[in-house]
Amino acid sequence: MALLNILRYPDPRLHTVAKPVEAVDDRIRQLVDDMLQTMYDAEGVGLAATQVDVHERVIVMDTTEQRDHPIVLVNPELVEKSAEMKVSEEGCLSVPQVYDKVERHARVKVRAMGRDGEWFEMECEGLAAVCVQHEMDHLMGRVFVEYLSLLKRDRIKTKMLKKSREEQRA
Ligand code: GNR
Ligand code: NI
Repeated sequence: MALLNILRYPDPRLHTVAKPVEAVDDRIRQLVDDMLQTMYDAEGVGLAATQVDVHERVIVMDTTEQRDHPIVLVNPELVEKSAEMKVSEEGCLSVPQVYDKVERHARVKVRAMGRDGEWFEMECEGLAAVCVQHEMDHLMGRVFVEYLSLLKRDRIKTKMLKKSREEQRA
């Protein structure tokens, strides 16, 4: 297992559209294991392969308090979305220390392959529903700040660039 580097907004690579995984083989299982380790280390509830500069449709998540229920989604598709929408506060490991409100479907049903390559379906609500939609956006090259106003996004970009310059100097 290995800790992977998480790309930071506004890195243009975060806007790459991920390709479907052709087969859940040893390479994908290694990626999944490294992503899980990276997500737990960063204390995130989810991580998309896009964030670690791998542009294939792979997501890991764990929305449990105990951090003991890893979920792997390979080639995920939303098969149902509730008409009901819900606004909640989101954050992102690629946009550290920025939190803002985003409107998403309140409930979704996702179909994906697990680490074993078997297809399964999962109904999500609450944080899990938010997380699945947030991660599937990453696979499409979309970061949650793109739902915010241009003004907010520009401020976030400036703040992130300033922060990475400061980190480089340190
Ligand atoms: O750790 C994370 N927390 C979070 C909180 C509210 C809504 C979405 C998220 S996902 C985020 C991890 C991450 O950046 N995944 O892409
Ligand atoms: Ni994110």
